[in-house]
Amino acid sequence: MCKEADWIEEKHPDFGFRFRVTERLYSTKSEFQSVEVVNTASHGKMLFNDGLVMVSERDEFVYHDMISHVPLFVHPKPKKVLVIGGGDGGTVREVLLHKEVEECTLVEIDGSVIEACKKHIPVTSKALDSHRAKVIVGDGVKFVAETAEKFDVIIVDSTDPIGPAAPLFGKEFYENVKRVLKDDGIVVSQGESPFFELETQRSMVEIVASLFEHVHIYNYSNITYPGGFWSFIWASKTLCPLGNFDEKRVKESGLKFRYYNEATHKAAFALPQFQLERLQDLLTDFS
Ligand code: AG3
Repeated sequence: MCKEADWIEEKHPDFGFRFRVTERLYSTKSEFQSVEVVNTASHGKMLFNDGLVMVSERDEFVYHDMISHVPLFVHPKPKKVLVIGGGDGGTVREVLLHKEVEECTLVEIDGSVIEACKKHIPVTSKALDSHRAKVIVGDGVKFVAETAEKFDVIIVDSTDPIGPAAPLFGKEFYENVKRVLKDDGIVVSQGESPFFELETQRSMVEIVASLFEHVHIYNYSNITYPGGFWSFIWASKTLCPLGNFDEKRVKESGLKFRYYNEATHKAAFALPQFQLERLQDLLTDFS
């Protein structure tokens, strides 16, 4: 008799996305959420928070490239970067590839996410051991409300707007993000799915449009988040993601990526019509 296969599924009310598990590596219920790491037949090791896919070894490079390099190649001198969430370390890894970055502070609310990834997903978490990474286990909402530091780039690498991440989608949080961002700073945030969460996108864009002069949304494709097509929100007081993108900096950096390049940077801002129609009135013209 062959053993029945073990599957893990990201479940939504009317659909799901499942992966065949070859090994269950870590499972805990923290103060905030359930945290699981499994090995899968198709996607390598995967991290799930509250049953939602956060990271897969197979495609994490796409998300981490696009959340990091788009703002870091536009900001003229990103020295101090703040990452909120992202305890897996993938965003910090990409941020630290930029030599100008002197310090990358990570504020992750759930220490067990860091622990799970340090034990089982070194491909993302090893960056957290860098001397340029400052890891804080704490609430990002509280951090931006209280810190006296100022940052060049802030990256909100959150889960979905449920559970511990919900306040990261609110106005008060962005008022504080604006306060701790330098004048030529950029904030980029995990922006959910245009297919399934267009109203969440509209509410996020509405909030940032009430606070920042330059507001944009950009997309990329992955193979693990529901629908595969996913967005990031861009906000800045002074910087346009295309107008201020000096693309020769990418070659000059000597860095090579698996998803990001000059063309994917620019193309990401070309929105499909259904998304444009719902958000256009709130978005800034490219300048
Ligand atoms: N951040 C999670 C993005 C949202 C995923 N949503 C979902 N699977 N329903 C991932 C953190 C990577 N550093």
